[in-house]
Amino acid sequence: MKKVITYGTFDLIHHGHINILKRAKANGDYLIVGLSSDEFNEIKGKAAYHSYEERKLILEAIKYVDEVIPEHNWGQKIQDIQKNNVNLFVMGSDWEGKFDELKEYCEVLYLPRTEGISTSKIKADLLNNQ
Ligand code: C2G
Repeated sequence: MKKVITYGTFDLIHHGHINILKRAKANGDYLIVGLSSDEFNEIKGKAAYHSYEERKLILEAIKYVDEVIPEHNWGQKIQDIQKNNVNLFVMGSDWEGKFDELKEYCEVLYLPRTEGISTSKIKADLLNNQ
């Protein structure tokens, strides 16, 4: 079984998130999502609308996702990869090259981001259309 892992905040789930999850899963048999905790989002400078528990519930309802684990910090990826016997690490192309050190532990694949959508764009558009 080829195990894939990806990480993110996945707030206000949109088609860009679905596209990366769909393509990540298409590259293996089992997809684990490292979901940023509320505390880690603060470190990342992201204010998620939905709490970790709400974002986890939503992700677990997506057919491409097999398992959700918490992402507490930048440095846990190697341990997650080894502990879960992960074969492939996938991220969107906005992270191109940022996680190449993981190539020592598994395949690393950056997939093109979905243009024209982001959680911050959704928030801005809603504000502007009020
Ligand atoms: N993404 C995408 N297309 C978009 C928006 C997001 O492909 N239009 C991808 C991102 O590239 C990322 C994933 O969806 O791979 C999750 O994006 P975010 O929730 O914004 O996560 P991020 O803040 O990038 O956190 O340790 C890694 C970090 O936790 C990544």
